[in-house]
Order: sequence, then structure tokens, then C-alpha cells
Amino acid sequence: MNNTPNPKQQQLEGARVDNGKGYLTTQQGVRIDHTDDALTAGERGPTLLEDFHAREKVTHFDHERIPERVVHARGAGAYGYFEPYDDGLADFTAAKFLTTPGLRTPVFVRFSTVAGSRGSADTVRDVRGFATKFYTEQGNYDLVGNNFPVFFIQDGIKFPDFVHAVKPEPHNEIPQAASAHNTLWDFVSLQPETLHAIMWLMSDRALPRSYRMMQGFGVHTFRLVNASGQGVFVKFHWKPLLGVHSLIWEECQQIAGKDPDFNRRDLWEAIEAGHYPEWELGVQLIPESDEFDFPFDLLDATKIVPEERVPVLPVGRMVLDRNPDNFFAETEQVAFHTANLVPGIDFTNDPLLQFRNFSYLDTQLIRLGGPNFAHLPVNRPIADVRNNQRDGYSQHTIAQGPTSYYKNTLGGGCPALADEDVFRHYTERVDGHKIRRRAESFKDYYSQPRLFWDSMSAVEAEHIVAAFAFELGKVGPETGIRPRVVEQLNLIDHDLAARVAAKLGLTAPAEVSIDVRHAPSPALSQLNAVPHTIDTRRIAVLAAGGVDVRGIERAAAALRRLGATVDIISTVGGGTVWCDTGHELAVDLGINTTSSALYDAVLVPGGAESVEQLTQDGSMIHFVSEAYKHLKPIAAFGAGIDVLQAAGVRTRVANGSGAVSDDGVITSRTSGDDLDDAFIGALVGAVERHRVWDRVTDMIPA
Ligand code: HDD
Repeated sequence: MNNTPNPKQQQLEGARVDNGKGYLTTQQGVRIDHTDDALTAGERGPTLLEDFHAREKVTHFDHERIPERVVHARGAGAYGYFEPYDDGLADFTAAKFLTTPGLRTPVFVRFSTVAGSRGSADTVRDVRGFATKFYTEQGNYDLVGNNFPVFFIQDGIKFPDFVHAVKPEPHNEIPQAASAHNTLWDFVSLQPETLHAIMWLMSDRALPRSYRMMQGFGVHTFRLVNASGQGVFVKFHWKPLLGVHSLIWEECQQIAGKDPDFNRRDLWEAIEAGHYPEWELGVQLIPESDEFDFPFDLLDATKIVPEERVPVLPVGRMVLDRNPDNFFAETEQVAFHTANLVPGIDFTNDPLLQFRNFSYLDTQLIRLGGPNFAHLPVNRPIADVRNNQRDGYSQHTIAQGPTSYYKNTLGGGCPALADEDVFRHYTERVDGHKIRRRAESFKDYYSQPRLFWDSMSAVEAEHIVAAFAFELGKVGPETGIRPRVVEQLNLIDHDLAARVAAKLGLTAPAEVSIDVRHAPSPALSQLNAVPHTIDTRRIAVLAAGGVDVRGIERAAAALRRLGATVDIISTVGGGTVWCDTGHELAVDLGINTTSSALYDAVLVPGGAESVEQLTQDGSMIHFVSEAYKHLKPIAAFGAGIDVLQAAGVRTRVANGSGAVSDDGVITSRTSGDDLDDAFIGALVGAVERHRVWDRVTDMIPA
């Protein structure tokens, strides 16, 4: 097969007639002037089979659906490019896209949830897929990773078991896109290799605020191979420039109803608005001579290599700057495959990875209907493709000539074998008995979940406890699963087990002695990955007739200048509200169509009449108290401060001159053109920090 158009295809291309006016046609190009009524025998008579247009229209519709991905069914994709910073990896890999400074390699990235169906909500507790297709000049390379650095199982043969356990239960297909049910926790309680990834799943990492604000990991230990055939172990990391941020579990549950497309919409809108998300690619390099220097097996995908032990070296950057034109054609039909490698990158013997190398090709055959899915535009390499593969469903290429075999003379010996820039499998001596047995070196299941737990800040640890309590609280008490999971947690850390047990009304197991305790890894706490930026954060401004528009304009201009989105939310769903200056202010959203959970911060401006209306409106009051409960920055100026008090915000507020910033509540009595710079500065600082983790809100009913 050759992906450059052959002469016959070119002839046809040249003869194509553009109907010029965008006319509706059949699939055969026949123009249609009526598509609202089928052909019938008489006005009220039977529909006729000879209406080929109607039949084609409905038949195509009947066949529109393809099987959804068995996992990662729901996703969002975008195009962009990857660019290495320099040639720093040139000694380690022959992959040119990683080592050619200034070379921009096109990419397509698909983010996804894992357990839910295509129509499920975005903000469920789940791992997120982070799959990147690099269209390199040496062929397509796919890095099919997740936003967790570890996986739930060690050997791919367990994948159907794990996925069956986490997916909806087969007898009633409940629950959708949720891990909080009997079968997952039954599996976890019996399969301790799951525990490390389960700790990540119970952490805030499973609730990303945005796809643009999560890390990505290649997960496995791969291998870089240089031009001389020498190898080095490598772990891949994506680090988002916007930092790592999460939602709060209660927000996730609300957003699942208010805006089930929250993460997809966020990615789409950011790219449409020109706020192109960016990640830094980093690598951990481990010389082969150090393979056995770790207290775990490098081939075990349930283990991390702590960044403090092997630093992550920055290699290049990826920018996503274009949304797809058509969701189905691109995001749905993109086919990733862990075995899509280019010269300079290779596998290791990780038994999970080895299985994936079989599974991805296999799944595309059923999902995309045959062996020619690489012809689809989103999957086509930019590199020249030539081979002797022929036929099959949906063959898009008209191959030339009588030969489709190697060796041949009749086809001039083409395609010829390459003698430069070739993929050669890494030469490795393999020697062993044919056995079905897990390696002893894979059998430490507890020390790394413990490392993760020990590396959490107090608030992150509290969220993990709450997540276990929620999930296990949904597990049938009669099943015996809850205490079995708590027993497993006790082998990670007694305090963790005791806190979860207390929330479930169980007796904590007796403390056991812990053999290995590693030094905490600060890189694991996402609170250490918060950069100073408010770029693309969403600020809600609550306004009604009589609002202080000058004050809004001053604050909004400063926030927008730094990249934030500012939405005016009012009691009406559109149009304008009148302002204290007599002008009109455009309303972005009515309070009935939105929720505080969709914003990062709230600003309540002054204007006596506006404030009078807001304090009388339960939805507005709820908006403020809920944002306060969700630990978000709350700001008010002038009379707007009254709204905070009506919403039960008990923090100290400004009552004289000067801005007051306390507990993430920023207030100032100044207003209009005189609105205090210090107030605006404090608001920006609070939005940068994102949440006020130590705010006490247990008494807030929202
Ligand atoms: Fe997988 C899809 C990531 C283990 C079998 N996987 C899929 C996707 C991602 C991952 C991001 C979605 C790709 C897309 O957007 O189209 N999978 C992972 C990671 C794993 C992992 C990071 C562990 C380190 N996967 C894994 C195993 C198997 C599979 C062990 C099978 C033995 N994965 C699949 C699959 C999917 C898939 C069934 C479903 C749709 C697809 O491949 O194209 O083949």
C-alpha cells in the first residue's frame, strides 16, 4: 500500500466537479431538491420503495453507530504539536521528533474517562486517559498513557477481570461510570496489587478540574534506543503548565447533572478562545546497569520511580491548538496502539505492556470494522506508507500493478527493504522456563500505596479517607467486603484504616508492624504543583439592576488581562441589567442555567439596588454559600459585602478603608472607579491558589 495518490486517483481528482452552491446530493452526487417528505403513492398513500434518496438517508442513519470503546469510551480530542527543547536526548534515542530542535511534530491527543459509556458524565471518580499520537516523519508513535502513573494490575491477563469488576454490574447494568459498587471492591479486597492505583483513584487526582490541568504518565518503563543500538530505561511524564488542580467530590456530583460535558467543554472552549493548553514532556532515564537497584521491579506497572530518586528531565513541550472538525471522524475513529513505535523507542518485558501490544490492534479490528483503519484521516501517518497489504473492508487505496508480495521482480522489487532509519527491535537476551507464575519481585503490594499516603498533605489525606468512606458506603454491608477492604488498608497504614473504619461504623483492625516505609515524595502531592497563574480560571460576577458597573469593569479588566474568564450572572437569562451609571451591562447567564460548581471564584459587586435584589434571591445566596463551602475565593466590594453576610459567610470583612483578605474572602468598602488595587491584587492571589484548603465549612448547609 502507498498512501500517495496513484495516477488513476489523480485523474479522478482532476475530473471532480464542485456543485458550487453547496447543494444537497445523494451519496452518488445526484442533486436533491426535496428531503422533507418521502415519495408516496398519493398525498396520503403508502411510501414507495423506489425512493432511493429516502432509503439511502435512513439506511445510513441506521448504521451510524459503531461499537464504543470497551474502556475509555467517553473522550475529547485535540490537535497540536510537539517540539523538543534541544538535542539533549540525542545520545539516548534515534527518535528524531525527540531530538531535532525546532522540529514541530503534529499530534492528536485524546483524553478520556475509563469506566463510563460514551454518554456518561465527565466528572465521575475515575482514571483519565491521556493518549498522544505523534505523526512523526519516521512513522506514527503512540504514547497511550493515563493521568495516574500506576495501573491496577500487573499482568494483562487480569485486564478483563479488572474491567468487568469496575464496569456496571452485568445483571442490571448499574451503576454507570462509578466505582462505588460491590464488584469493584470485591475484586480490590482480593487482589492487593490494585491498591496503589486505588489510592490514586480515591485521591483528588481522580477528579481533575480540567483535562488541561492534569499530569500524564506513560506508566510503563519503556526503553530509549540510540543509533548504535544501546538502550536506557525511560519513564514518560507530561506536566501541565497550568498546574494540577482538582474538583471537590461534591462539586463533581453536581456538575454531572448541571453540565455533564464539563471537561470536554472546558477543553473545547479554551482552544476556541486561543488559550492553548500546554504540557512539558519529561523523562526519567535509568541506565540498564541500575535495573536491579530499586526496592521494586522496574517492569511492574503498579510502581513509580520517585522523582526525588530519579529526577524528571524536561525534554520538550506539547501545545494543543486546534479542535477537531468532526467528533466522530476524528475523536471517535482515532485508533491508538501501544505497539505503534518509531526507531529509538522500544518496549520492555513489562507483562502488562506486552498484553497491551496485542489488545489495541485487536480492538480496532472490531471497533473500526476491519484492518484498514489506518487509512482514516486521523490515523494516517504523514510518513510514506508502502507495503503488500491488500483488500479488506473499506480499502481506501487503489494499489497499482500485479505484485503484492516480496520478493518480486515484476514490480521492480518494490517496495524495497529499507537500509537506513529502520526500526530494529532492541536486542535482548531472553532465557527462561515456560511458566505461568508472577515474579517474586512483583509481590510487594503495600509499600508504594504507603508512600503515596505518606506523601499527601493533611487535606489530601482527608479527601482520600472521605472517598473510601463514600465508595465503601455504597458497598452492600451484607457482602463482607467492607471489612476485607479495611483489612487491606491496615496493611498500608493503620491510621488510614482506622479513619475509614470509623466513618463506616466498623471496628478498626489491630495495628500490624510495617516492614518498609519509604521517605515521602513531595512530587506526589498535587498541592506542590500549583503555579502562579489565573489563566482560564472562571470567575462568576453576580449582578442585578443598579449594579456598580465601574467597579465590575475595573476588576474584570484586571482578571481578563491575566487570562481569566469573567461571566456576568443575573436573575434574568439574557439581555442586560441597568447599572448605577445609567448604562446597560450585558448578562452572560441566568442563575437558573448555571451553578457555582462551574466556577473557580465569585465576585459580588456593590450597587445598593442590585444588592437589595440579590439578598432577596435564594438562588443567588445559595450560589455564594455553596462556593464558600467549596473553599473557593469569594470577593465583594461596596454594598456587595451584605450578600456575603446573608449567605452565612462569617469571615472577617472590611468595615473601614482598605481591603481585607481573610480565609479566602476578599472585601473592600471602596467602589466604582475608586475600587481598591489591593482588593483586586488580593483577589488575583486567591484565584491563583485556587482553594482555601484550611477553611472550616462543616456548618455551611449548602
Ligand atoms: Fe488500555 C484504551 C490507557 C492497560 C486495553 N487504554 C485505552 C485508552 C487509554 C488507555 C488512554 C484510550 C485510547 C483512546 O483514547 O482511544 N490502558 C491504558 C493504560 C494502561 C492500559 C495507561 C496501563 C498502563 N489497556 C490496558 C491493558 C489492556 C488494555 C492491560 C488489555 C490487555 N485499552 C485497551 C483496549 C482499548 C484501551 C481494550 C479500548 C479502546 C482502545 O483500546 O482503542 O484495547
